[in-house]
Amino acid sequence: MLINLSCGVNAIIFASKLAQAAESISFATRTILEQPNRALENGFNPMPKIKVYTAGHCCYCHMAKELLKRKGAAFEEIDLTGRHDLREELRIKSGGRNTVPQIWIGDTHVGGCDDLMGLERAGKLDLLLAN
Ligand SMILES: N[C@@H](CCC(=O)N[C@@H](CS)C(=O)NCC(=O)O)C(=O)O
Repeated sequence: MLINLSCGVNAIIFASKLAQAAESISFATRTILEQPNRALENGFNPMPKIKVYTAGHCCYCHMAKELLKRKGAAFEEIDLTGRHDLREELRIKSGGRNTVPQIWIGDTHVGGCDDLMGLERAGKLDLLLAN
């Protein structure tokens, strides 16, 4: 009885992992089918280009990058350590923000780590990554 119960639980866990994997594969396939130009432009990466401005020893940068990695989103990281020229450029580009990270998904300026996490909590990040 105990063995049967444990087998049943394992089967449920396995089925749920299988469903998750199927969902992420179908998401990628759908995006490639719906946006063939984007897929070609990005070297078959169906997501928009993502830029993350960071600096060394920045825990917010680390958290933001981890979330993007969990989403399977490739991004370009621009490390501003010691780059006062780029910092100033970023400040202007971001409308006066002077903290890192600053994140762009495609043409959309998401903002910092809090903003990225806010999008995720609101269920809007996947949509932005797919556009
Ligand atoms: N609320 C911001 C906080 C970001 C933040 O405070 N970043 C620190 C580094 S961890 C920063 O840029 N401090 C100013 C500086 O390094 O010049 C976010 O979520 O991105």
